[in-house]
Amino acid sequence: MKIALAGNPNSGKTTLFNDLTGSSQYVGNWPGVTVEKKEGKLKKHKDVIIQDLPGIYSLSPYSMEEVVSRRYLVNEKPDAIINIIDGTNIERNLYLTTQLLELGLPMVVAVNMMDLVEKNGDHIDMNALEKMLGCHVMPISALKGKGSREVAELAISIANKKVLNRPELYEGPLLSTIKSIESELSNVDQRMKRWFAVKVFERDEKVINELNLSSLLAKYEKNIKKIEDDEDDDSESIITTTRYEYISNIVNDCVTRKSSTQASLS
Ligand code: BGO
Repeated sequence: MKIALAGNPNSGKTTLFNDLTGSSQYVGNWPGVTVEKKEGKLKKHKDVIIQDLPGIYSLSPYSMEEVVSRRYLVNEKPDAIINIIDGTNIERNLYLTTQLLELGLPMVVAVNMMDLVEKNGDHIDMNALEKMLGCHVMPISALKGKGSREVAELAISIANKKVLNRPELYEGPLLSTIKSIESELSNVDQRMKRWFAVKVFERDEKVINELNLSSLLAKYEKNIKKIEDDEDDDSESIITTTRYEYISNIVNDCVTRKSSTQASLS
């Protein structure tokens, strides 16, 4: 079984990876690029490989780290993903999460740095977060070794299972265009149709060339252009803005900051 570990730089990914795999690590390079590739066996589970992905902020095509990560996720289809996020910097970290969710693979979000979140007097409603993300969520403190084991066990238990109901981020003409593109995608993993459809909408050249989707893009070019004109923005930025709007709702509903409580009381 393969479990991929994905997260932003500085989210604590290395700390968690070391905690989960101990000394059983293999370090090399991703094929054809000088990006470090690390994998290791989960302690006490010889048959479970933890595949560390490079620290990334997004699954866009603009850096080798991002391209390596998305190629691995799309082509190798790990049995589950552990997405580690920094609980003290949830807005920024959830941007990657919204993209990973669209891959449709079983996923658990490990909310790390909980010792710092608590020290700051902040609170994250894990149940609400789980509902809004439509995936499993677990608080951890990788540095203290708290919750690491449980996250790995949870990832094993959801591996290859049907995913929870994922949230709908899009609406209106944007949603209907994405859904139409989805319905015309053949030869892609059923679970990943949303991810591919969004990439076509974004005119992601790498994905379009690799999957020979240029005629599909051409067919929807008029719809995409119309949405861009209406929103007065390019298609990629429209998707980014939609993600951040959704993240802002999540933060409003799930995160209580001591400092903001004080501010609102004063
Ligand atoms: C330094 N809690 C706390 N408090 N810190 C954590 C936790 C946690 O749960 N998890 C990780 N960290 P990486 P990426 C450091 O290195 O695993 C800390 O990039 C320092 N170093 O210890 O490297 C972790 O792999 C000097 O902190 O992240 C590390 O994702 C002073 O978060 C940092 C202070 O973790 C990043 C911290 C010389």
